[in-house]
Amino acid sequence: KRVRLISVPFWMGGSRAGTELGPESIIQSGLARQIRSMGFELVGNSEVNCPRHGVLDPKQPKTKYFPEVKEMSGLVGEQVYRAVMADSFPLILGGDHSVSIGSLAGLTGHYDNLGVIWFDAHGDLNTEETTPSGNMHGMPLAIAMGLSKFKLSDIPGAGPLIKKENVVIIGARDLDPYEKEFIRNEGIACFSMHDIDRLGMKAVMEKAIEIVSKGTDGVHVSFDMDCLDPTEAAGVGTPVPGGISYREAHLALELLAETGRVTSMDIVEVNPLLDVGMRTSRLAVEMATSLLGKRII
Ligand code: DIR
Ligand code: MN
Ligand code: MN
Ligand code: MN
Repeated sequence: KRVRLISVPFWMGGSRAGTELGPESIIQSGLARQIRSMGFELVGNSEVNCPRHGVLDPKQPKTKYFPEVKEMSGLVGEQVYRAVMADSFPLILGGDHSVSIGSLAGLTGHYDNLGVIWFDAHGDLNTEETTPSGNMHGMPLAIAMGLSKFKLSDIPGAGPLIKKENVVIIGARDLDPYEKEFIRNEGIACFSMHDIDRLGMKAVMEKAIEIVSKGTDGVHVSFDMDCLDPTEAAGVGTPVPGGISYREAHLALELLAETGRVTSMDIVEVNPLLDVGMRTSRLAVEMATSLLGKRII
């Protein structure tokens, strides 16, 4: 099995500096060594040459750094597409969560009916109309499903939109009013912290796996580090109390690994400037290796 690391040093989707340092920090925490020691062939680390600086257009307060986000997404999409075509598992290191627009653009270029598991404290379902912040890292799922004006299909090389019945959100606890409406009206599967408390992570994952496996030809895991409890993962831009615990996160990713159906992963929103030492980066390494099948025994 082959893994390709795709580093995306991008911060403009969150309008806050620091996430561009995420990939380097995760790699410094031993990601490559650990992946190799698990028996994978690591076929290089492509760093995406994404925009590093931008100028805010005061006339576009609802889509901050839109030209930069769009350019980055196209570049990430190309790299991800190339990785899947070469039969490698793309592991995309963000960057803020807008990098997933690029991941999904590249993946849908190959997969016709992709399942998506979205670990996040947030819904990432805002549109140009509903966003309270104008930050595009709050919009990637809406863009992927075509709920917004700017759609996945506007990115060169992207394939079909992600179908809402193929999406599962896990760990939500801070949804904006219109996001709640989308989840209800569009029937998007969302296992909130309430559901995790109530059913337990094992049952939640069994349901989630069933949903993303039905009729799909690939399963992408998009892991926003802010899904985790801020006492474990402090180095994120928008921490929300009451998140997924260390053990729950490992269990969730181990159960996904056991299915053998996961084709790709993003790890996003690590902000080393806000971290306590390198704890959040080290935890990101653990999340990746758990999903790739690392076991205790
Ligand atoms: C909020 C924050 N819902 C927004 N979103 C974040 O700005 O749209 N997503 N942080 O991960
Ligand atoms: Mn997110
Ligand atoms: Mn195909
Ligand atoms: Mn989030």
